[in-house]
Order: sequence, then structure tokens, then C-alpha cells
Amino acid sequence: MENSCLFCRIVAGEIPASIVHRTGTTVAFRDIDPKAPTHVLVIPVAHHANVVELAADPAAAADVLATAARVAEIEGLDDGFRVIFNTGAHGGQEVFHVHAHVVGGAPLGPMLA
Ligand code: DGP
Repeated sequence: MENSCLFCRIVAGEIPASIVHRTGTTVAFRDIDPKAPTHVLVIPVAHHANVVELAADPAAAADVLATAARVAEIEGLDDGFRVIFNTGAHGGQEVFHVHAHVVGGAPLGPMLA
């Protein structure tokens, strides 16, 4: 846990969030500024800054993807969805605890804005 990290503090319950699903290694919670009818963030409990760091921990990476799939099931995204890892400045990453955006519930078009 990194005390200065917003998402580590959500994992610890220090900052409230609308939790959708939790496993021993991941937490899924609703984005505070949803861009689609379903917009859930999936994070590893362990702090990794971005998807490049997450890729160096294959077990954690697999857990994040499995939780993203479970969220899609829970949310009933049977018609499809998108999983996005914004990475770095050009990727528009704002929170540096890796998170998969799971978005769906409506046609999303060719790209997210
Ligand atoms: P990104 O740009 O990929 O780093 O996305 C960060 C997302 O995190 C953004 O869509 C808004 C969301 N977010 C920021 N602060 C909070 C918060 O305190 N709670 C929740 N639930 N989401 C947050």
C-alpha cells in the first residue's frame, strides 16, 4: 500500500467507492465520472503504477483480466464491452495505480473520446 495513492486508499477502505466485486487480489468499483452506462475500474490490490509494471506480475495481470470478465458478467454486458488501460501522458492516464476501465451498456462507437 502506498499512502499517497488514491486507489490504494480505496482498496484499504479509507476512501469510499461503489464496489462491484472484490477478490483476494483485485477490487472493481464504479468510476466517479462514468463515460458509459457501465463504467467500472478494476485494479490489483498490489500497487503497480501502470500496465507495463502489471505485465511484469503475470499472476496479478491475469487476476485483473479475470475480474474484468467477471464484472462484464455481473453487469450483464452480453452485447459486448471494452477494456482499456490508459497508460502514461499520451494515453491520458491520471491515476498511477494501474486500472482497467470496463465500459459498456450501450454501443460505444469506434473509439472512446
Ligand atoms: P485514467 O485517466 O485512466 O487514469 O482514469 C482515472 C479514472 O479514475 C477516471 O475515469 C476517474 C476515476 N476516478 C478518479 N478519482 C476517483 C475516485 O476518487 N473514485 C472513483 N470511483 N473514481 C475515481
